[in-house]
Formats: sequence, C-alpha cells, structure tokens
Amino acid sequence: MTGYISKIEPWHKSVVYQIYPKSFLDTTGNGTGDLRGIIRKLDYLQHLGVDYLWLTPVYPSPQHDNGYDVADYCAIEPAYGNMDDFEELVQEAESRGMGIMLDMVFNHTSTEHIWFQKALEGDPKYLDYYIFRDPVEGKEPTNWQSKFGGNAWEFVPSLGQYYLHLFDVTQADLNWENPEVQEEIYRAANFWLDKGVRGFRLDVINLISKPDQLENDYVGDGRRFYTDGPRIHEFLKELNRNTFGQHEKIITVGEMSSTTLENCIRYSNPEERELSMTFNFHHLKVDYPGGEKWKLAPPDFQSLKKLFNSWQTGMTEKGGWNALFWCNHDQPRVVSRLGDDTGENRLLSAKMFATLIHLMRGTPYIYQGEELGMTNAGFSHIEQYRDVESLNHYQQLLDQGLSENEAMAILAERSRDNARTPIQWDNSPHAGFTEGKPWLEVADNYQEINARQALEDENSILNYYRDLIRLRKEYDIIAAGNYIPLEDHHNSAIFAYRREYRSQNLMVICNLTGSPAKTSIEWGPGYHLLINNYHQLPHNDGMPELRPWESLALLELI
Ligand code: TEU
Repeated sequence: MTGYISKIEPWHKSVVYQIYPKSFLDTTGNGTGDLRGIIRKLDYLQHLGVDYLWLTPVYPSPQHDNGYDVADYCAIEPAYGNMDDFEELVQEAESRGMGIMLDMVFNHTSTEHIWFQKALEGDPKYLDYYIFRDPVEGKEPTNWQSKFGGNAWEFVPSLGQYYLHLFDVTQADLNWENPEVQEEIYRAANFWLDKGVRGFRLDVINLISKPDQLENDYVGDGRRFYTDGPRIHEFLKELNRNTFGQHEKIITVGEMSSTTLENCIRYSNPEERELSMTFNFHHLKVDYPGGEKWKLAPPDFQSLKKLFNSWQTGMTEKGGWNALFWCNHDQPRVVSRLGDDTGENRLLSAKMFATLIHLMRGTPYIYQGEELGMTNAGFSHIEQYRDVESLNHYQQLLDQGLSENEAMAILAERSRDNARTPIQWDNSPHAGFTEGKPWLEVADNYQEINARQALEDENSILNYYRDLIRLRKEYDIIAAGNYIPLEDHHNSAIFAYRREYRSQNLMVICNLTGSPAKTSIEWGPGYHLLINNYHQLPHNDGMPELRPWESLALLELI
C-alpha cells in the first residue's frame, strides 16, 4: 500500500472558502448580504489565498430555511441581486484565480416551487416528482422524524395524501425514482456549468435514494432506510456522467449525513466517477451525549482522535478523499465550541485547530469569519434567533419540561445562528456589514474581532490561515502524503500525526487543552519547523512540553 496521490488534481492543493451570502456584506442597506457585497470583497479573499468560493444557495426562495428551500433552480434570489451580478461575480473571481462553487439542493424543493404547486393542483406528472403516500390507518404513512423536529409527513387535505419532508414542512423531498426528475436535475446543473461555475456542493446528497417500500422504524427516526440509500451510487454516477463529468476540472463535494467510511470511499474514489470528495459529520458529534444534539456535554477528545485517525487512514488506504472542516453555516464556531474564545487563548486555540485540520489529507474548507476567529453569537433572548431548526427545537425543549433558561443555554451552544451572524469587517456600527438593520444581530465583540484589525496585526488568526494555505501549495507532502496516526500513550491531551510522502516526513503535534502538556513524541535534529502558533519551538530536551493550545508542524529534511 502506498496510498500516495499519484496525480495531483487541482483540489488536492486547493482551499475552499464558504460564503453565506445573507451574512457576508450588504451593499443596499436592506440588512441582507448580496452578490455585489461578495464582488466587493474579492480582493480580501484573493489576499487570503483561497481557490474556490462556495456560495450557499442564492436561488429564489421563500427563505424558510435561508435558501435551502429552493423555489427555482435556475435564477437568482432578487434580495441577492440578479443574473448580471452573478455573471460578473464569476468573471471577477476568475480574474483573481478563484472559481465559484454553487450549492445544489437536490434532495428537496421549496413547496413554493412550481413543480410542487402543480402537484398540489393534482397534476399527475408533478405528483410523481415528489413522494406522496396514502394515509395508513388514518395516520402518517410511517413514523419517520423530520430532521427539524416532528413527523416527516405532512397531510394535504385536498389530495387526501401525505408528502415526505425530511427537513422543514416547506421542503418537500423529490422522487429520484422518476427519470423525469433526474432529467430536471441535470438541466439545472448544466445551466450553471454553462455559466462558468467550477464546482458544486451537493446538499444532503446521500439522502436522495429512498427504498421502494417505506416502513416504520422501531429503533430510530427512519434515517437507516434512506441514508446512503439503495440506488445512491447509481444516481451519483448518472449525475456525474450527465453533468459535471463532461467538463474538465470541476470540483464536487457531497454533504453526507450520518454516512459511513465505506460509502464515502466509494463516493470519492476517482475510479468510481461519482464525486471529488465528501463531508461527513462524525467528528462534530463528539459533544453530543448519546448522539443527541439538543443536550450539552463537553467534547470527548479521545473519540475525536479515533474518528479522525480511522477516517484519515481509511481514506488513504482505499483512495478516497475527505473535505476537511470544523465550521459551516450549520455548526457553532470552533473556537467557542472546542477551544477557548477568551483573550489570548482565542488566538492560540483558533490557530491550533486550524493547523490540526489544514495539514491533514483532504481539501480544507474555511467558513466565513473562521479566519478571523469569530465566536458564537452570544444571544440571550429567543427573539434574537432566526433559524427554523433552533426555533422548532426550542419549543420542543420547553414541551419536554425544560425551563426557558435551560433551553436558551442549549441554543447558545448549539444553534446554527452561532455561525450565521454577519461578518465582522470593522469596528463601525453593525461591524461594517450593513448600513441598515442586519437580518440577524452582529455578535457584540466586533470592536475587537474584525477583519480590519486582523489585516493590520501580523500575529492575527487571518495571517496564520494565509500561511497554512501557502504551505499546502508549497509542499506536495501536504496534498499528496499518507496519513499515519502518532500515539502519545503518555498524554491524552496530545493529538499528533505524521504525513509521509516519497520518504519525506511531516509531523503535526497539537495540545488540545489550555494547560501545558508534555509529550512522548519526539523529533530529531533532522526536523525543521514549518509553522507554530507560538514564536519559537518548545524546549526539546528529554520530553518536550507543549504550551497551552500549542500546535507545531515539523518537516524532516532529506
Ligand atoms: O444540512 C443537513 C443536515 O442534516 C444538518 O447539517 C442540519 O442542518 C443540522 O445540523 C441538523 O442538526 C443541509 C444544509 O447544510 C442545511 O443548512 C439545510 O438546512 C439542510 O441541509 C436542508 O437543506
């Protein structure tokens, strides 16, 4: 087994930056970010050094789920601008060496989509675009649960049938068994490829294949029946063959909900001709006690290490490729969640977690504001929240008997709005995001944490991210090397691994805690420092001691 990448593809050396347009930059004063706001910040993104910009959905949408409820796959949401703005964005990004990646939501559409509206009128063609079923004994066809709370079926009295919605009631699941639906999806993907987009992020794409017979789940919420479902690999191969597979160098990433390593190897091994890489979320559940998101527990760093080690080695051995990330628009901010977002520790822990993930085998993703060390929102009133998932679960927590304070404490840690507060550009009102009233409040630490400050400060998190991105481009070992776990039996606070490529070695050693940590992992005189979040190496006589939140990467010179 070598496991090396023999042919380095563009995405192996690339870094993707995720933009949540609604919270990026508002140029009209309506309180909502827009495409022209992105164009205005392209120089900032070029300076950071990223290669692709993934935009979360920018299509017309009633915005019940901030655009993941798509009402038209081939147009631009008027609140974000128009098609001319989009085309200009593609060109302006290209001229700075960056490609646009679009977010394709193909598991479901908004119930305001014309297809669903026609289904509601009883048009048989469009009824077959969705998953409608008769009641069973006067009730929902199955006991499956929606990911946003409650039963996953909604009754339509005029039709006497239920439709399936794995997410919000306004997000109806599409019927991929219908070849016409597949054709519609291909048309949508090709529409954007013709506009020059260079990649796709495919929303919950491993949920699109539902079994023929839908049955009750007596041990879970139904996900085992449709996650990585029966025809999923066939559907992805066909999508590839009919759309992006016809173009050179298109990068694709599938968002895989509750998936397995075996499936992700198949999704991302180039020989399978499905996708370039996959997101999985196992490492972001290490603080969910018993797998429950809406309960609090400290992160279990031992299982975090185990998970990364098994995914990294598994993907190395079988030729799969990971998308690497801590943050996105659905996750709390990493520095608040796993690190320490106070004082100097915010800088140290943000840089440590960045090092840990950027030097792994896979393509790193940076979520807007992560490069500034932005923190959780810090909201204390339910009126400050906007996210449909948070509001639904808040109500459920109250229904379960929790007090308002207890429910608010859970939201403060878990809500997706933690990631969605506007970007903190500078220390002017609303952090320079808008001249109007922002759709979601800005976190109140924007006076200290903002892009202007970070650009001026040599020691900023932003400059550290620039260094990590540059290193990936400079050293093939980061893109192409194997991953080998390094066990520190002496100290569980240490997370360390080795990358190996053509007899070259790169060692990454991180202290996952805010206390000093001695490590049994040693490096000889042949190693030189690539990057460190302190200004000089720790003492290395006998047993080296890492300082609080310290991370270092050492390259063996040969
Ligand atoms: O998310 C899929 C998903 O299952 C979770 O990430 C979910 O949002 C949440 O974390 C459950 O606790 C994708 C999108 O990223 C998300 O924004 C959408 O709301 C969702 O699909 C539906 O399109």
